[in-house]
Amino acid sequence: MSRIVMITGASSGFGKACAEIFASNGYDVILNGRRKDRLEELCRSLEKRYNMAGYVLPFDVRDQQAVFESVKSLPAGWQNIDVLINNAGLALGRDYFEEANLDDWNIMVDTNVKGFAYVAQAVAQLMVKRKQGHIINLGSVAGKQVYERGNMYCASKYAVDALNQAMRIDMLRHNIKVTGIHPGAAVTEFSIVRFKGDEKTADSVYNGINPLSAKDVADVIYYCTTLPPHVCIDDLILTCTRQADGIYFYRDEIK
Ligand code: NDP
Ligand code: 8X3
Repeated sequence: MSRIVMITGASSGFGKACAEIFASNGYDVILNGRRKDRLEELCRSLEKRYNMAGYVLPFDVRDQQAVFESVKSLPAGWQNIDVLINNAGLALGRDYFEEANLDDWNIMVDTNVKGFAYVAQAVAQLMVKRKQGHIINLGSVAGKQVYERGNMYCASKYAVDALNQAMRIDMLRHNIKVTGIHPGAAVTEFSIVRFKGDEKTADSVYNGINPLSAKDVADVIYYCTTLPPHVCIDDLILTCTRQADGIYFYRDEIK
């Protein structure tokens, strides 16, 4: 029987790249995000290219009821989730604390912290029944070190780091692996979303460096799932070679 991975935020970026690598390695994939059309297209494309099955499960992770009902609605076979990639998330704005938009703050906390925890709990309940599983939580270097004008986004990723550690402890007795992945700057739709469609500012994040790609991050995530049952990577930071942490970059001069 094929192994099953559920990926939140599979319509773009890291999630989509994870769908690709897990499907190419024979996993059946449950694809979540809000943009159902993208998930359906991805599902069709994966099934066509790889010998696996896909299941589209669109919902907004902020909607507590939708999260639990959607996970519960999975057909019996699909409930045997082996790996959860708890990835859906976003940054909105890059403003000084006193000037930041409160709607942006609310959306980030509702998505990156509360929605993230709802999904993890709903899926953990299935894994606990089977006494096996692997939860992979997407944090960030922003959850390891606070940077200027990062305030609530950083706080939300610090919460992910804390919840990752908390889950690792509470899941011990259920034989469930928990891994935190903390990438640095990576080219996805992340900066376009953060800067609300301002492509010039979004592009400037990656000026003069050779940033991570979504595939770089997905490859590392996949690697974490290939280790023997008794081995668990608890926490992993990855950056491009030109980035040392959340703040320090070495950039080529832009002429
Ligand atoms: P993308 O914007 O490319 O992808 C984000 C994904 O999250 C999309 O598929 C989006 O789908 C989904 N999503 C957002 N909000 C919701 C929601 N309310 N409900 C369900 N799905 C949602 O960004 P990345 O791939 O870069 O980001 C993935 C994760 O990685 C995020 O948690 C981000 O914070 C983190 N990260 C990103 C870094 C980067 O530099 N790119 C570095 C470190 C961490 P849809 O819009 O269809 O709902
Ligand atoms: C995304 C990486 O450095 O923009 O979490 O915060 S950063």
